[in-house]
Amino acid sequence: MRTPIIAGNWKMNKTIVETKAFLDEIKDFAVDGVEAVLCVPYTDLAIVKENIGDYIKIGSQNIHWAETGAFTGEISPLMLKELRVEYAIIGHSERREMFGETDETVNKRVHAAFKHGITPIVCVGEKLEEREAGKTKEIVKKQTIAAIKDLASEQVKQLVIAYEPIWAIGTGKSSTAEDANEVIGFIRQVIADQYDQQVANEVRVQYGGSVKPENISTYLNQPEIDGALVGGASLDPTSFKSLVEGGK
Ligand code: G2H
Repeated sequence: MRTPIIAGNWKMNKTIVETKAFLDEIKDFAVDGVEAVLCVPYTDLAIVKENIGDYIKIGSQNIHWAETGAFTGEISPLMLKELRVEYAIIGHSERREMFGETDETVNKRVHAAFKHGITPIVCVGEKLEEREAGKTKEIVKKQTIAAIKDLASEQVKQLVIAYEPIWAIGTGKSSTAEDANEVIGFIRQVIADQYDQQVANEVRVQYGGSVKPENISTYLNQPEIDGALVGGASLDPTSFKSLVEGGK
């Protein structure tokens, strides 16, 4: 059985002071049988490490493939490890669309994360025009195959994939749970074709895109959906706690 995983993606939100206030509200919070992750800005990682218990895992929103070097503005896996980071979002559509992330750089980051014991949360998803042109499966297949290129089966089993249709991100429009379930089942089939069914059965695949406390259970009730990657609704502590409870 796959353990549900609810991850908050704070994107470029919250100063250290705001983060401390959030953490004060979630002290001692834990839900049995659900894994919870907070993917916060780099500047908040240290304060989260100092002020969070063992239950909630810490995530970054990116990771570079090199350990050190002339990569202005990037973050090294070694730096993240010191901050007790266990997850890294890789290939979010905002990075693909605005910061030149490609399928090739996603794959390099995925390999670097595994090398350093950090679990990748790889984002895949189609644009509105691609969906309207009937290309959803073609796009997510290409992105998935590229992201997992040259990984060992044992690594693929640990992977988390977030299916985030780009037209549903921060727009208030969400994919129907049935549609998301179908695409996520397809992603699992792609992995089964590349590796085998047993490997595919272990990969956790989240849905992301305008998930809220009010709609999370409709997604989590679907057989293929193992959790959610949540932006806007993860910024408020009460809402974050409801989202994690919705993972049950
Ligand atoms: C999609 C999601 C989190 P939101 O980007 O990755 O954000 O929940 O605000 O649509």
